[in-house]
Amino acid sequence: MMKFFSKALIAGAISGLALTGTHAAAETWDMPTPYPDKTFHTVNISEFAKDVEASTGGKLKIKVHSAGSLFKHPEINKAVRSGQVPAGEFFLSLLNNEQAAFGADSQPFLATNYKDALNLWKAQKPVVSKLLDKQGLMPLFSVPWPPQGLYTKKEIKTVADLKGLKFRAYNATLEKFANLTGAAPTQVEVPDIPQAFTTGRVEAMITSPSTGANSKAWDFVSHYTDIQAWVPKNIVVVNKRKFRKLDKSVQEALLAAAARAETRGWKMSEEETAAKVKILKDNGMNIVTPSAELMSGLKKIGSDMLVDWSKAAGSEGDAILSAYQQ
Ligand code: PCA
Repeated sequence: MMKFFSKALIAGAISGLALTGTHAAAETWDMPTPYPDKTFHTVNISEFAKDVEASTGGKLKIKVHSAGSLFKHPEINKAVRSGQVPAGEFFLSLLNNEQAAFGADSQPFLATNYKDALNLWKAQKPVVSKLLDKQGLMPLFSVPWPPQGLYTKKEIKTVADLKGLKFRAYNATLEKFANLTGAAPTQVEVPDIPQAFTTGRVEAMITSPSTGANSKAWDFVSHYTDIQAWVPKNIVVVNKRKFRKLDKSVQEALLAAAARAETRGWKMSEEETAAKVKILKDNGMNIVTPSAELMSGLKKIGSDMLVDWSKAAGSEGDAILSAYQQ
């Protein structure tokens, strides 16, 4: 009897080891992302996936599911939290509704260029990491979009010109901003932008030159006003339990590839800005420098929103703003 048990135990232990061995030898992670393949964020993530495969000697492969094909954008955070997928990308400030601290980078006119955006990320990262930790998540890297500009069918000289426009929004903060200008916002994900314009569901938007050019904005609007309103970020996160299950060497390689992806992504984003404004221009759009009156009207709305945001973000908001303002 004793003999039988020990044999069975040993056999079990061996097959267990063999299974773990096979598992660790080649694991494939499904990774949902919200934006289409051509988007520089997605290009960067594909590079990251290749880098991870190469630097782990094939022990970890990441299969990217772009454009909301595996999970719709608003579901991605929850899918990684629950462990349905080990990793995913989403627009960081979508989580503003859960904790306002997540939304710092989408506050109008708080950080409007890459230098300020990087300082804001440095100020925001410890807070964001702590909040994600509570969700069982860990940030891998975060990359900004180019500064956000205004797309319309006519010239916009003052805030009053936005009144009543059906406005495409991508998060609650932009929805609030649009409402405060007198426009009428509707949420539309990037892959659905062209259809939303052609069917008349929306007639104006604020987004980057990247998203404008990739959506062929010249097919449905004529003016790009370079208001440089904020520099929002995407974030790539990993489920902590799944991360801990990886071999130490694989964990280290993954983090190193993530650090390279962050550096590469910020550079790609900066290069993208002028390149995509040029594409808008080459396709016949009017590239407009905003009037002082428009800017002061928009900035007034931004500073009112920042007061509300600080209240909502409480001590975490204070921590971010004081670190940022140093
Ligand atoms: N593009 C994304 C987010 C910000 C941006 O520039 C979008 O329009 O939804």
